[in-house]
Amino acid sequence: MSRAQPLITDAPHRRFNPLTGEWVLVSPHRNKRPWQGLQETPVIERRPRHDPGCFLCAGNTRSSGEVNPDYTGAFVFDNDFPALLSDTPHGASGTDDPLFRAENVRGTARVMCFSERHDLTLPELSIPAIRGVVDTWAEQITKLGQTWDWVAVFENKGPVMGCSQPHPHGQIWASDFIPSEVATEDARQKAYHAETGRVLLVDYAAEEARRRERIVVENDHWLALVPWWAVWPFETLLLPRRQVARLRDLADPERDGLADILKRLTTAYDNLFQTEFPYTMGWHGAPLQTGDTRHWQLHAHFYPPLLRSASVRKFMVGYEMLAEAQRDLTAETAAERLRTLPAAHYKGALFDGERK
Ligand code: H2U
Ligand code: ZN
Repeated sequence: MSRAQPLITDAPHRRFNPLTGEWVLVSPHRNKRPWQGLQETPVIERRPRHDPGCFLCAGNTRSSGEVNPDYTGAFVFDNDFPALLSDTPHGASGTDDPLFRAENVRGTARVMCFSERHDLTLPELSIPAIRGVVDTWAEQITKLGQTWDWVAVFENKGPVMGCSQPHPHGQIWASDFIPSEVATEDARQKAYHAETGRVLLVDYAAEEARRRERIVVENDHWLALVPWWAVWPFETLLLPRRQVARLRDLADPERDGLADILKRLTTAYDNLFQTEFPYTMGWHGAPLQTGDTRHWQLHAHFYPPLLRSASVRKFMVGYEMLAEAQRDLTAETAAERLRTLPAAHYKGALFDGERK
């Protein structure tokens, strides 16, 4: 097949992800097959502003017996069940056998409540409150980055994504190693920079800003788009317009812009199926103990599982587990659906302003 031919995007094709080096099979023609799934009416879950039974609410006792302070805004505490420990002995489980490699690792884990409000998820917070979340993310990366090589800042949202607490929160895991996903992105951005002298995701964002068909929301400082190589149906990539190596390097107006675009993007997600849209999101920036950040562009990935409704999700099974990722809905169609939704959050009308 000649690669010079224009791509027929309604025929089966593969797309390449330059950040990971992986391909995704796209089968747009399958969208025409009949669908006899559920048509659901939105379920509105009303949570109280403060829940006495919540481990994360202000003033409550956590499962460890620790008592949360009467916080307002973002609040960070050490995870009572951390996946990484800061005092693991080094070298204890080392083995020379290349088929049985292992290494001891150290790290720490924290939980970050986004707000004292038990009932408000990210899109429902005010822009100043979201700005507080952005500043806390940046502050945590700065503090933990003094000790650790990598700080993972992420949110698992919704029970379908394994989120164990209804109180809006994210997690922070710091480690003395660079995890695999980040190491791959680091290597691929480095190779692109060595080859072209330019930054992969800065070039990519400029081209997407010109083409426009995959943009979901944008402002002066940020672009949110369904990437060309998206795997999840409504996956998005959030990118600054200028080169920024790390979240902590964002200037004041860029942080305000980030709060604005986070609210708009997550509102679009919620409005799509009139549900608190589940996802895993997280930040990728330059690793922290390195001086050479020239090849890096900060970005956030949003990986939502939903496909057709609040309860019909995509499964990564069969061909995906055994061959490669596959999707039916094109990135362009997904972007258009998200882009054309009303700007106001669907709950605003349903609650008729009573939730202030
Ligand atoms: P997830 O919802 O993404 O599972 O994150 C919640 C985290 O909160 C989880 O890692 C921690 C869990 O260990 N947690 C505490 O540290 N203390 C508690 O009292 C409840 C949950
Ligand atoms: Zn709570």
